[in-house]
Amino acid sequence: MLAFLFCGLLLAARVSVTWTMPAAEESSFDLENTPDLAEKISDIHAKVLEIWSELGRQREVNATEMHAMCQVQPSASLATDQPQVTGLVLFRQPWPGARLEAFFDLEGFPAEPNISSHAIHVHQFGSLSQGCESTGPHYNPMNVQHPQHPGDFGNFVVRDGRLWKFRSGLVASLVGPHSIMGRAVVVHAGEDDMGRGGNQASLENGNAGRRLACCVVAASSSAAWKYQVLRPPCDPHT
Ligand SMILES: [Cu+2]
Ligand SMILES: [Zn+2]
Repeated sequence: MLAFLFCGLLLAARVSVTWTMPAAEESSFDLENTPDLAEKISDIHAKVLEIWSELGRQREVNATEMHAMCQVQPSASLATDQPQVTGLVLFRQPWPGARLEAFFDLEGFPAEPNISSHAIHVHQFGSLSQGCESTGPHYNPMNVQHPQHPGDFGNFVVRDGRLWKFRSGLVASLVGPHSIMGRAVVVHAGEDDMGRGGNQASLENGNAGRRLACCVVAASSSAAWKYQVLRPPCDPHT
């Protein structure tokens, strides 16, 4: 039923695109110069999301929670004298449409200074072929500015080279049209300016600096999540 619904909407989008396609000789076009087309795509997008969230509400009662895991590794394109950050990011979503919860458990940051702040985001591609560089820009399905992207997790405090944090209320999703499954989590060398940096890069990526480490989000069982929940909080020696 759901598959049919999405197929229908996708078909509608394709038909809509066909009607407004420029002539063959103008085979390349961008959405900024075709506001009608952009608006139609945006409308269809909004409808798909509306239907998805309504279905999520209906399934809320009987839904089983979803889990995902991301095994963070240092970027293959990083110089060997750079910090080698490793660890886990775990996700839990109680039902489709619910806000996401996440555990971030990372180590290998420089121990000096004692406290630093690092940005973590979801980037578009789950490809690590060129290290974290091949994960592309921030995942931005709604074509909005940073920090309104679904995977803009913000800044994380690192103490003595270690990051351990639970976050809830995240807008990213493990299911649906804008699922982050198969996309990349990227850990940065610097702090996210949250779009207040006064330049274009700030509105695209928060000027968070070098990509230290990354991973691809994959579906998982609940075992790792349960283990984290039972651990004593923030003990760097366990
Ligand atoms: Cu990033
Ligand atoms: Zn962003």
